Amino acid sequence: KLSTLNKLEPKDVEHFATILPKTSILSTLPPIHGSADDLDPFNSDWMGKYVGQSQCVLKPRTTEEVSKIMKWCWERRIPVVPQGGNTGLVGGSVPIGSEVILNLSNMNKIRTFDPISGILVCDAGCILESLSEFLDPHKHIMPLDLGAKGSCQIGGNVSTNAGGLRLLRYGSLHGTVLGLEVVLPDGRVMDQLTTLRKDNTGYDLKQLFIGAEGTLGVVTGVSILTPAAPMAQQAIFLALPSFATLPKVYRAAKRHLSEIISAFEYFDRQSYNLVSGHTGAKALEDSEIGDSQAFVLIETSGGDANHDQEKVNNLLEELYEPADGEEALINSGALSQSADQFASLWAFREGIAEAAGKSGKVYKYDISVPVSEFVNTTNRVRERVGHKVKEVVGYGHVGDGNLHINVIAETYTKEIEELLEPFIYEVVASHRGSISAEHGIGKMKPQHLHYSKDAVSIDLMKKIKQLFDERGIMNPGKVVPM
Ligand code: FAD
Ligand code: 2HG
Ligand code: ZN
Repeated sequence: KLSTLNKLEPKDVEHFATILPKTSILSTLPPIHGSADDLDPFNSDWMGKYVGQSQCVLKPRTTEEVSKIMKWCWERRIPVVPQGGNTGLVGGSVPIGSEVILNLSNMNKIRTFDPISGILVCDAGCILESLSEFLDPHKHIMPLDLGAKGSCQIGGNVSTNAGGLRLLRYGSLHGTVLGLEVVLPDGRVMDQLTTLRKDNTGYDLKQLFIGAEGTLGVVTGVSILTPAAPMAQQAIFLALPSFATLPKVYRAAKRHLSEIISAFEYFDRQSYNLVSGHTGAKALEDSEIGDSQAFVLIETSGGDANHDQEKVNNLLEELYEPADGEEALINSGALSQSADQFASLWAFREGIAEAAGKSGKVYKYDISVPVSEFVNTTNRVRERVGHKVKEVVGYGHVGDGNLHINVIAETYTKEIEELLEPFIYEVVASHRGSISAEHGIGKMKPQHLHYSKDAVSIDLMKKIKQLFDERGIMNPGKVVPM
């Protein structure tokens, strides 16, 4: 398929220079003559696992500029990779060859915010954390949060249908995104940037772009429903003797905390040691942790601190002394007593991916399996590759049934990859799980898609891709199997 596409030539870069100021173009081709080193950060992904050879990065500032670029690339059959913050974990945001990189970072304006409805409309290149900062004085929050918040962009979040740490409470972007503006592969602008909660006027086309990973068009504008900021929040960190008690802790937390529970995160002992070794931080004193094998971070978000505190106390009481007279479900626990403590408990959980990256080259598996299988699945991977790698850690979003397994190796090798794949995907399929709970398919998994999608679904996906992009210029080689 790639062979039907054209390679970039100086005349293309010359044309781009009529659309954008030269300061918005990085290229090794004339008339720009930049150095390849300048393009390196755009060609390599966050993990250093996928590296492309693009000779040109374009940073448009407006939807019109994106449209003109796409029109030209469509006519010339030049492949394009849309790129947000480049924090994706499946190789979707970097070229497989020498595609043009269309980087959205210069499209970073808030368009409108309505404090009554809480609906925010903004450019796709706005960084997630900047949006949270914008909303702060209005006493609203973004409905999603993730460890990459300081770099990832809302357009990238939409395009990967990012899940993250608040999904348990606010649901997925398929519910909170109300409208999108998208530049199609041929340069036409699809304006569905509505701010309506209800709109049953035929097929909901925007949903196709949520999670399309840049294979159907370039998201340039996003309309999103933002919740009111909670008046009171608390983080509760728990050390469990083993994973076996976790399902009971989760059920008790849902019962006692009911409407105020907003996150329930799990990580294993290996993850705890990794972060602690990397940052020096301790979520609890060593003596309190003992030989605990599983850890939980629960967040509450409510409207009344006293009322919420009472619920948390009742929960802790039951966890230490279960009503049925069983042994305690937890070894120890800590409650955040200040905004700083709240932030540092979260930083501990959010720091796992970074600590893994600092420790070696990481194979990442992001799967949906029943919560009861989290530890078995992680252990099966340990048994399979443990002797070949530095560490295998398991953690994830319990409320979403989403387990992350990070296999940390000295270096990426074919041997390790072949031990892991399709092994892990076969385990996932045996549970009718998902081979990608929240990170997407990207370049990493198109050939494994069949473990989670039947042949009819894959056939329809190919037809949808063909309908939007019959020339195959949008992020080729990603998501849809060839
Ligand atoms: P990029 O990485 O630049 O792109 C991702 C994909 O979207 C690519 O296929 C790209 O082509 C496409 N794309 C980007 N922008 C656009 C656009 N405007 N239009 C069309 N296509 C576009 N993910 C989760 O789901 N939950 C988490 O908790 C989570 N935590 C993370 C923590 C860390 C430390 C890191 C590094 C990553 C994490 N991720 C998580 C993965 C990643 O951050 C998210 O997938 C994020 O949403 C990607 O946004 P981005 O702007 O960096 O997109
Ligand atoms: C998280 O939940 C992210 O921390 C990253 O989704 C997971 O790096 C990973 O595997
Ligand atoms: Zn995650």
